[in-house]
Amino acid sequence: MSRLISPVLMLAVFACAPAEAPAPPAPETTGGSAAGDLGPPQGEPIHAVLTHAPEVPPPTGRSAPAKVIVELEVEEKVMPISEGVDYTFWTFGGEVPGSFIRIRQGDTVEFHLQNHPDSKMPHNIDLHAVTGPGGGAASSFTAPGHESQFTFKALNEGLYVYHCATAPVGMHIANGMYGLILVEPPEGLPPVDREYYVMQGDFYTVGKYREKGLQPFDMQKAIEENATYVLFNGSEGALVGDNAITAEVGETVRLYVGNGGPNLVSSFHVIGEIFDKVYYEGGTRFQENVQTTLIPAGGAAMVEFYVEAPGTYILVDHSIFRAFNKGALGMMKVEGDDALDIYSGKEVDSVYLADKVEPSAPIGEATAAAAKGALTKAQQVEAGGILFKGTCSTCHQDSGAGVKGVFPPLAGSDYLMADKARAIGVVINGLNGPVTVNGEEYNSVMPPMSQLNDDEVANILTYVRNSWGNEGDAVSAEEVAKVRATSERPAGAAH
Ligand code: HEC
Ligand SMILES: [Cu+2]
Repeated sequence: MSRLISPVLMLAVFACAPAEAPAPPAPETTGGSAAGDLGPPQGEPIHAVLTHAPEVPPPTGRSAPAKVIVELEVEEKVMPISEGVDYTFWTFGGEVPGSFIRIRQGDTVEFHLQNHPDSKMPHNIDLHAVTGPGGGAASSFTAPGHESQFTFKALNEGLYVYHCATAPVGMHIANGMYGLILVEPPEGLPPVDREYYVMQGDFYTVGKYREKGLQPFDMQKAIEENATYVLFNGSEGALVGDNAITAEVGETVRLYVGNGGPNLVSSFHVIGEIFDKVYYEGGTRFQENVQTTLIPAGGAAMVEFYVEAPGTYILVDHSIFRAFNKGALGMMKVEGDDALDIYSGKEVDSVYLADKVEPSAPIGEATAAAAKGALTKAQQVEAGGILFKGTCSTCHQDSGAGVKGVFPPLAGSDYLMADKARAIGVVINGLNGPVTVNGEEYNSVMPPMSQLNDDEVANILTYVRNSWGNEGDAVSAEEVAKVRATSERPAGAAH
């Protein structure tokens, strides 16, 4: 019940509106680009406040159109895309997604696009908020070390994507060249307690998911729309652990969610929340009580919800392999008093989220050490333990004891310890049919863990062979590679 009352109370307290005042009815039509506050700019020119995700600039707070100056610099830079994995991003403003721009309908925007002298490529910008051929692209083509300027009037309110449109366009977008521009309606958006900026994008690397090192862009995978990563805010860790967005019980949260693509449509969902409102496609109308909203490539939506219960809420693309196997997972941490009438239960299940919950330093350390040829068994055990939790423990259990008659034990397993190469083969190729472990017969199916790379398999098996009383030597990535090259892959398993 409090859920229904408190927004009204908040209005009463903060906006001094009488508690019984009904919300103003939505207009039949806003008039699109033909209506609104479209007079000449007033007052001194204003420099737009730009923010990096997940921050959003404050409301413009203006009641008249102004001349707004936006300065945005393109920078090509190497940044982490995942733990131990680097990528050469092309950015608007130094980060992916590009800086958030916030203006008001009717504003005249003087846009300055700079291309950093260290850039190797020319770039430009196409803002979907612009009315005019190319959305600014033709007027903003900018060579490294140069600046372009063009001016546009923001005729339509809404939440719009901007992106680079320099050939090959797909490649510029795939490298992270997109962001959001919000054109507020003349009266502003209804006030909320928290606003955040989240933008999805798909990425294509030569190496497979989480294969370490600097990974180049893979044009063929991009053409085939075979994404290696699907990410919120440009990297796997951008919205997890200490980087999670936050809120407090009793607050209303608005997310500005964009999708840069280049290829994939997002089925945006927050696990544990229902969107009270979705301004679908970034437009003026809202739908209410929505579970999952579709965000097209090159499109956006505003979603709003009131938070009732504390805990961790998970942002995902509900095309769910993207969330658990390509990185499309973020978090919102809500603090406040328990609301046991609304939800009584345990916190997020750490087994099911596993290594997604916190960026795991030991995995990165093991990778760095391996690259230098200085990987120790202790580092492998530590990294392998984290990976085991996320990959194997659902079946074999955290304790390695398995489940009697269903999942064989790894703790004290004679089958595991007798033959190292065979154990590697079980992990990468799976196992089915009768197998005897410690005198007990199992006849079930273990699917191939083909999502794991050689380093990961080596670390997991080093952990397994040295835990719960097991004692064995380390397993190296080379040994895994050898088994992979010489064993027959089951049908359907990746290489
Ligand atoms: C979906 C459940 C499941 C997952 C996940 C799983 N296994 Fe298994 N595993 C099984 C089953 C079932 C068997 C027995 C297959 C059979 O009966 O032929 C098995 C057998 C094994 C064996 C040989 C038998 C033994 O107990 O020594 C090893 C070794 C093993 N798994 C290791 C792993 C490792 C390491 C991982 C994580 C990378 C893993 N498994 C993930 C279900 C699973
Ligand atoms: Cu570009």
